[in-house]
Amino acid sequence: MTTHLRTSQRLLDGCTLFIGGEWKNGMETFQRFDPSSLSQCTGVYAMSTEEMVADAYKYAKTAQENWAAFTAQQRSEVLRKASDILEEHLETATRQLTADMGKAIRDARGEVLRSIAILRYYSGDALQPSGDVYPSADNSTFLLTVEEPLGVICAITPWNFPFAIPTWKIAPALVYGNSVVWKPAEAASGSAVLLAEVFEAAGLPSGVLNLITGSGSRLSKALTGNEALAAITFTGSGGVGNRIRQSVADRNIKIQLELGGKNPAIVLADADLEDASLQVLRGAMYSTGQRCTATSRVYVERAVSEDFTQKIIDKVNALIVGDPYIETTEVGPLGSPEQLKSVNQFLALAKSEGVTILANASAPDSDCFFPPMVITDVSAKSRLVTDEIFGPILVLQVVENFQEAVSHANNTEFGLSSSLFTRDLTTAMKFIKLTQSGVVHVNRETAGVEPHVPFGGLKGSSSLNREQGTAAREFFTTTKTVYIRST
Ligand code: UN1
Repeated sequence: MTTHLRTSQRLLDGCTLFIGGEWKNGMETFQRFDPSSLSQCTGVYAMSTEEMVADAYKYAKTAQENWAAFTAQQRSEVLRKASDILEEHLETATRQLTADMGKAIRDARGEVLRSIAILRYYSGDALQPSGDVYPSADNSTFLLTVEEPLGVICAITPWNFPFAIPTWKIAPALVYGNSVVWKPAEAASGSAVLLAEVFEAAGLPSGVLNLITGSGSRLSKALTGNEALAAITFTGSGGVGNRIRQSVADRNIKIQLELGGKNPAIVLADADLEDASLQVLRGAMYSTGQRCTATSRVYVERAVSEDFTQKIIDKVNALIVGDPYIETTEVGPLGSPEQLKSVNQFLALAKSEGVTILANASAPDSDCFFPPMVITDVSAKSRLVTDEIFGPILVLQVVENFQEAVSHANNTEFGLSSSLFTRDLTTAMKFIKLTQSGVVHVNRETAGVEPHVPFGGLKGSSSLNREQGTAAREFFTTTKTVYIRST
């Protein structure tokens, strides 16, 4: 049986608010354009008001009490159905994702498949043991913990993973009995409408998931100040993350913030250079460098620096950059004109600092396209080395040895992901201890995360708690400790 989704019609009508189980228009609208072809309007969206956000919280609060009373099996079943419906619409979802933010179609498809896997993981996890049983000092007392939902969760999600990140926040929030008010980035709103429709079609009761399209800065007070709010999960920039932290600082609210990265890769003299250059290329350039886990600095040991540099130059120059709807395209455009402007500012800075451009892929000189590049001769103090660029610019630096590489790698306010390329196990073990990042890779690119394990950063890259895997259950539930004594 095919499930009918009305996403394309909603995006023509601007009927993109999903509040209390009903699709609604707004008084105002905004439009989005395809970053690979800016003359193409990809959707008209309702611009939510603060009152609409308040409405969403009201419905979410009432619906949550009802939803928490469902059995875990029933909640699990809704997620399983959602995964099947999303699979049925895999190609539509993939094209919507690419239309929203330009991700090359094969990566976009991979991302939707990842969302399906995430839904299935949490559908299964709903039936895993919940709470623990402990020995009591009193033999007639049965001592245990039970997990309970938190209440209404606010999920604020970015544009660079329009399906995967919302799914890994919303699916666990829902399956452990919470309701959700979801505000996606404007540039990911089309995918958000489709995903909300998938949950609706899967039988999620009205008001359990509410979708708010619109401007984050206009709605921030309404989103973070509502008294029904129990927890916020956010992925995005450090600046916005810190404002969220401050806005709820005097309230007893759980927060989970996934912020930026400036992820280093270290290539040692004993590494498999062919493989290392391929991994670094993928980590730095795929998804047009727009992943907070992207590789943005590579430190290469002097003994192999010429070889490695030549390999990465050849690979970057051979990248297929262009129309993201073509299957063989490896790198699509940047996500939006604003994103292009921001990355162009880094390029202007590179030019003004007189850095050396080692490699420069050919890319269309139009719309939001930007040529992936490798630069070197950059001062360690340059913003090109310290700031998150969020685009396909890789900074390469030659180092004398492992110690020097690690000290450069750790010299950053961020701490999300890091990679080491070596064949030496002892050095790899040392790196795992020394590197200051929440995700550590050995002989793998810095980007890419699996759905069933905890994910998050150290230092300025996160609120230090984790998402996904067992960490998701921990975040989206609270614990009651129960002493039962028989008399
Ligand atoms: C990945 O590397 O596949 O916004 C996921 C981001 C990260 C997720 C990265 N929070 O890029």
